[in-house]
Amino acid sequence: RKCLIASSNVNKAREVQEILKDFNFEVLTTHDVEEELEVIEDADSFTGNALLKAKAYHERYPEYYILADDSGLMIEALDGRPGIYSARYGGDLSYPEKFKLIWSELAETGVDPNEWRAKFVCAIAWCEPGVSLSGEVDARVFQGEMHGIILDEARGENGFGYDPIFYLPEFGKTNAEISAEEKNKISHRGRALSELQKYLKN
Ligand code: ITT
Repeated sequence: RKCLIASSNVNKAREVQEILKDFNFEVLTTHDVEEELEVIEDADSFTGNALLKAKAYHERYPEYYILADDSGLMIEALDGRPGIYSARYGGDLSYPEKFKLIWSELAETGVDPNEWRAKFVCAIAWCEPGVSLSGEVDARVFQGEMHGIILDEARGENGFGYDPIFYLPEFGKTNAEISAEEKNKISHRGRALSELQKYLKN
C-alpha cells in the first residue's frame, strides 16, 4: 500500500512522513513521482482546500492513497487571520518579516500581549486509490487544532513557518523550542493524523 503526501512544503511533508511511520504504508512524497502539481487553493476553508489538493493528486495518481494537508494559524485578536492565507500572508516576505507584520497588526489592536491567543488548524484529506463507477472521488477529511499564544519575540530553531512565535504556556516553550517528536504528539497535524489512524483501524 503506497501513500503519496500531496504537499510541496517539505517541512510539512517531513512531519506527516514521521507520523505515518506508525501506519502500514510505504510513503511517497512529491519528489518520488513524475510531477508536482500546482493546485489553485481557492476554497474558503481548510477542509475545502485540503480536498482540492487531494482530488487533484488523486486524479493524476489514482494508483496511490493520497494524503493532503491544509493548515494555518488563526489569531483571535485578528479575527482568525491569517487563517487559510497563512502561507501567502505577507507575500514573499521571509518568516522573520512575517512575524513583524503580525506583531504590528496585533499592536494596532491594543490587545494585551498576554491575550494574543491563537490556534493552529489542520485539515487532512484522504483519498483511497482507484476510480469509482460514479466518477465521484471518495475523500474524507480529518481535523486537528492546537492552542497557544503569539509571543512578542521569535524563539527556537525547530519546526517551520510560524512555530518560533507560537508559545505553549504548558511547556513554557515555543513550538520551535520543543522537539519534532513532542510537536507531532500535540500538534494540529498530529491530532488530525491520529483521527485518520483511528479511521484506518476500523
Ligand atoms: P502545500 O499546500 O503544498 O501543502 P503550503 O505551505 O502552501 O504547502 P498551506 O497552504 O496549507 O500549505 O499553508 C500552510 C501554512 O500555514 C504554512 O506555510 C505555514 O505558514 C503555516 N503552518 C501550518 N502548519 C504549521 C506548523 O505546524 N507550524 C508552523 N506553521 C505552520
